Amino acid sequence: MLSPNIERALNEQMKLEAESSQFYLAMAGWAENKGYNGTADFMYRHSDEERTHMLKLMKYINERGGKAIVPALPKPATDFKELREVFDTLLSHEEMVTQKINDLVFICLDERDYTTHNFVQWYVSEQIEEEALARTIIDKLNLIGTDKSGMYLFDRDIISINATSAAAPDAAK
Ligand code: OFO
Repeated sequence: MLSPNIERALNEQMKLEAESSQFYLAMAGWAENKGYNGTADFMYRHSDEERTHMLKLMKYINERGGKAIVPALPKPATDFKELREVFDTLLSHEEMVTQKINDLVFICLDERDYTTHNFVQWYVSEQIEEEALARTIIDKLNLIGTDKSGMYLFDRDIISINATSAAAPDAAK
């Protein structure tokens, strides 16, 4: 059985994952409208992944005798100046999510809920991968600068970038 405090914290995290999914869906729409089809594809996949993160929490809360609450979501940003701004926004969002996961770990230990602590470890590892992925992409954009043909190649190649390649940076370049 979950304590009310843990149940509330897990529901907050569930909302955050749903927000992340919406956030990346909006980025996918922006990229598609600008003709960055590779980036759009990447963002659509990323949005789907975030939804699975949300579902994983929803099922866990309900399985442990809590009540998962499907949340209302704020409208995400839909306009960006350039690709670089999209990925900078993505990285700072993921850094904030990592902080929230760390807070969740703290609450689990504080309440001695080792089962939930164990469950949350999956999210701890996932955040390492997601931040590494965002940084790998931003490094590439830094190398390209404002070069248009470089941007074309970036958009073509991002389809093959995934969290595994980010974990082995040399393989991703
Ligand atoms: Fe769910 O990993 Fe990003 O936010």
